[in-house]
Amino acid sequence: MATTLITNGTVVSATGRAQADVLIDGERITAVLEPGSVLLGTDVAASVDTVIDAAGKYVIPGGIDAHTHMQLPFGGTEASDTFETGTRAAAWGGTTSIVDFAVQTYGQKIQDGLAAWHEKAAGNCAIDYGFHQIVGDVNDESLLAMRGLVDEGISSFKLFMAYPGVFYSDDAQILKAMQLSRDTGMLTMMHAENGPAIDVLAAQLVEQRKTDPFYHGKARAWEMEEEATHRAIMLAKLTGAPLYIVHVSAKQAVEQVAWARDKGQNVFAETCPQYLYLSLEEQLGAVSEKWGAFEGAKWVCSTPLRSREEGHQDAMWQSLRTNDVQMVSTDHCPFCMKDQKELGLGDFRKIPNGIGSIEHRMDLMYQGVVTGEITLERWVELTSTTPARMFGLYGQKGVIQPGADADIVVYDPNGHTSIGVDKTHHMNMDHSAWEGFEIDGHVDTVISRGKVVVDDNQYLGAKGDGRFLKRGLSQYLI
Ligand code: DUC
Ligand code: ZN
Ligand code: ZN
Ligand code: ZN
Repeated sequence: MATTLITNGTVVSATGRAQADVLIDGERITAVLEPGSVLLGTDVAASVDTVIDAAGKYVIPGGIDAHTHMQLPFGGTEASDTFETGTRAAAWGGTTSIVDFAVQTYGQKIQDGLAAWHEKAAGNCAIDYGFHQIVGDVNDESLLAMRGLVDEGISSFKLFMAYPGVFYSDDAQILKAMQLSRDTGMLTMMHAENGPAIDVLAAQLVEQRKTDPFYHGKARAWEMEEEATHRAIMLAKLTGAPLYIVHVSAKQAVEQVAWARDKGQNVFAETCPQYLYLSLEEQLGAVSEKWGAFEGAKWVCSTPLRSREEGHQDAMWQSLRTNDVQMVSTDHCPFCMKDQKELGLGDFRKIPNGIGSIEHRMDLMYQGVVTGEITLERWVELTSTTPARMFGLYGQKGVIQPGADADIVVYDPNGHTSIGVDKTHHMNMDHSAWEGFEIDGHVDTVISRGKVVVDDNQYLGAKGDGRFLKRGLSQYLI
């Protein structure tokens, strides 16, 4: 098998940084060495096939995006990135593993939903991939089937307190699923928004002819997120289930998570780049020649963008420093404007919810290092190490150490990345939610299980490079 040496770089982990060389043999890391210790002329040096000079650059474990929705049927259409295009875009951006959501729809058997997801992904991915299971129909049969998921490498499931008639679970269903979570050690992931109340508010806005995309965020008020987050926390407390709140955007929801954690409850949360950088005010102000106020549809996602005046974005950055929020995923759920988002012209309720960010998460979060919001080590922790620990991949993924998969990114802090559809853009979308963002940093080289898949602004990987990841239980169980 080919050997690769990454030399002269600064290896960054969740706990520190050091000048070190990294030796890769085949798919694995075999050694982390003193700089220059694989001296030219030695036996080892003679057998190194590829040398990557990382002088002045950071050498970090490949990103793990634990929240993606490739090819998700949703809102009368389907998320526009396939497993092929979405994982390739991920690789471009320094993400070397994803955990996508397999879906059980209402009335469907869990096994059938999962099998369909395997079929979509198998042989198509550029990088390694695992699955969580969305349980859209909690009933006796589903609960029985869920008990078999851990053996299949699926150690987490997601429930929705939102979207009545689509994925929604009521409190009785949530309680039963959480009891199973406690019994099996599967992590309960929760979309925490009060869907039935939101649907009433949304209908009332439309009756008042408030139909523009901006009203999506008005209907999905932060009170709806705070209330559902609290309810999920109390149900988890009662049952003893480990709980992970997905895509937290409201500062009041973070306060609920912090309150529960301070009392010792095993509650975790993720946020997404859109809740750190984008705001409801900017969505309101987004008016284009082509789309008018419907331009704002590009940023319709759930939970929604929040008001900057109300301080949500600052609170989210702070939560990353205090560890009240432990990791950053994208909730990558891309839709084009043409034929997809435009389904909601005249009625914001019909805009398919979702933003595409998988390609930009590592860069956007590195920008937080540049602006002093987080440390370099925290960047690695939020984007790779904690996702690996949270979702049963640690050791194989999320760390640069002997024995780990050689998933490595060489990141250039002196490089530059301009984001936009005509610039850096490999996602299957006709627009970018991040158009015009300028990043002081650049993903130079991406190695996925020992294979260089991105180098020098070239894609060198292939469809089918990625394998299914059988995940273990979360390391955060108590
Ligand atoms: N939120 C989104 O924005 N898209 C998909 C599902 C979700 O919960
Ligand atoms: Zn969700
Ligand atoms: Zn999601
Ligand atoms: Zn560069």
